[in-house]
Amino acid sequence: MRHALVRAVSPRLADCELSFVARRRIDVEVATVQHAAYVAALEALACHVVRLPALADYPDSVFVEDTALVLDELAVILRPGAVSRQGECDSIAAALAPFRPLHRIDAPATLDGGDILQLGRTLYVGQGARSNAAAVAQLRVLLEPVGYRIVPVATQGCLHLKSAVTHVAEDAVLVQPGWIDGSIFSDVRRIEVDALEAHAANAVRIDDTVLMPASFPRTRERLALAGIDTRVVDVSELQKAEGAVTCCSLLFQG
Ligand code: CIR
Repeated sequence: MRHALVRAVSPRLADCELSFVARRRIDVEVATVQHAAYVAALEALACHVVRLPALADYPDSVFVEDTALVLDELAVILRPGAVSRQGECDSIAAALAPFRPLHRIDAPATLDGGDILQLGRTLYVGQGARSNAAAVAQLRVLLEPVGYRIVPVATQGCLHLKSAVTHVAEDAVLVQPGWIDGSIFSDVRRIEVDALEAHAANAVRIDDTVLMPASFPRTRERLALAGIDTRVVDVSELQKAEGAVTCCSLLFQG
């Protein structure tokens, strides 16, 4: 069974961290309705949803992806690069403890889950706004003995590696070439986002279906032409908080 760990939207979402997008008014009620539709979409794709209550004092806590890396063998509780988010992790650790042995990333390392892209036994780790080289070193110590390869990837102009590239089919990634060197992914098909849809590279793959924001129809068309089945959710209010679709869940087999 595939689990999807999600957390309700904080009533303080409007106080979120923002790094590469301008602050606009966020309607928390609309965000909550959109989040519910996102969770329903995961359920429709056969995910078993594990729901955590909102953390009122943590505006960004709906973005659970940044707090943990869950692999088949173990989970790593991360240390988000934004200090305001580091307190989100303890309750995620408690929620994951029944499912996996837990390890932790420690200071001085910082690592957001949005910076980790898994392709099989390779973990690409973004090095940019939030995640540093010490995190790469700690991941290597934890995960190379379990058989994972850790590959650092420089990002520029975006919050996370998965703002710039996600896995959309067994043999394909969706890439924003302005923010990473896409040639790193030379073993798979590279589908580029439409030039008018800068933020479209963040999509969630669940088996043979890709869930993506409704706001990127041109990139969706590119995926369709590549033979990839998509579904859309409207996450416009979460996008104003610099979130997208991968960040709102932790997906793992149970
Ligand atoms: C932040 O800056 O941390 C949040 N406002 C957005 C985090 C989005 N996370 C993600 O895409 N993995």
